Amino acid sequence: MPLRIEDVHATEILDSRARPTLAVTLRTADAGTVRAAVPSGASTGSREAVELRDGDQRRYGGQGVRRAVAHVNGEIADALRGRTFRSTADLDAALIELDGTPTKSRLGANALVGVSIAAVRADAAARGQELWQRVAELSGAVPLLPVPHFNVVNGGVHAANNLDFQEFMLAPLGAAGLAEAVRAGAEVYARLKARLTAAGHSVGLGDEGGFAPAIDRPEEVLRLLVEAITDAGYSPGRDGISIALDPAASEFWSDGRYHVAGEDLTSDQLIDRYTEMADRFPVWSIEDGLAEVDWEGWERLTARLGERVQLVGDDIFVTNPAVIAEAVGRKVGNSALIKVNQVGTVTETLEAVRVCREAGYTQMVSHRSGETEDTFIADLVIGAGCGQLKSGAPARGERIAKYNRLIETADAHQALPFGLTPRG
Ligand code: 2PG
Ligand code: MG
Repeated sequence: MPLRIEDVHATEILDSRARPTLAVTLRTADAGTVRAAVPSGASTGSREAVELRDGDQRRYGGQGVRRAVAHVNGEIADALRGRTFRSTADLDAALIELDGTPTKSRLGANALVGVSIAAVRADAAARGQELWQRVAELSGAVPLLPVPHFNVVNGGVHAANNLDFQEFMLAPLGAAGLAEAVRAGAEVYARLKARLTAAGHSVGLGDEGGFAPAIDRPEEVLRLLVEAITDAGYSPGRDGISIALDPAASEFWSDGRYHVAGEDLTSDQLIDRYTEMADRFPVWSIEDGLAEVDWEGWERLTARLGERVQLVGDDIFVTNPAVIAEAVGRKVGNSALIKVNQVGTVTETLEAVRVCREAGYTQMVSHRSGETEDTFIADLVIGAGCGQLKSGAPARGERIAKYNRLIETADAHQALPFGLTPRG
């Protein structure tokens, strides 16, 4: 079924951090008007597709997106209006060609990704399908409800505390189903709040809805998480609730050293530290354990821990199919984080997923620290069959919207399998 575009329009709206982002509405002949809103990161990889910001200090401290909005309402609308595309892939190809740069820096990846997401939504609506069903067809994957990864303690550039590691996530790998997994996350979140309060810590929240206590040692947070898991009546580990980390190490790497909790560590010392953490705590996954520039360190990290820990590339892979292919060749990591706005179109995102699938790399779909109420990633993760979603804490509307979309889909489609793989 072709995509007959009638009009496209963008508006500058706010994200969850009160920074401007884009909402895009797309009108097609067969689906009426659909909408998409664009997420935005804070700890970004240097090779990400370019998010266009105005830089005009008189508005939003230079963070405005009026130029990206103008590109949608001008050049992009002119190029799409009245045109018929055979597929959303063709539409994405037209956007890429129109931009004409390798990093989407001319029109802005934030402009392109809003249009791209809206197009898939229109395509699904025109066919009378759920969004995830259309994504499944586009990706050739078996649809799967993912294991949610709840970021319950925030540090790094997502919080004002002195914790260098950015994310500490609960991964209910042992849950019987999606709703039970969400319940586990919410129950442990509540117990963690009680523990933090009892210990005299602040329970203020970071950007992704996790607590942001004044703790600097990652091991101290891991200990608290294990206690909270136990308090809530779950077993720490693969049969119950495991822990996933996103240290976001590019952010605390400088001058060839990793600066963690007052120590200056070499790559190998930090790898030793991760090994100890994996020995002492139920850490099943580590994302961006080393910096995006430290490929040699990543090779050693993968050789050391790759058999027992999921090693996810985020800043280092930037959802870029070519970079992931290079990583596969060099045995760097064994998993990729998947963020649509890192690469700029849905088609390229699904290509990144395909490269992972063929190489045996797992995939975790991800929100950004700056989010909106748009729930596209929930449908993306189901349809692309990735098996893992991180969308922050089980708190704050923009995070919860994605988890609720999963819950409602699970309820409406009881035959959908749940887990890291279709076999659970
Ligand atoms: C990450 C993301 C999302 P940001 O590092 O994985 O949690 O953060 O959106 O700030 O890049
Ligand atoms: Mg990350």
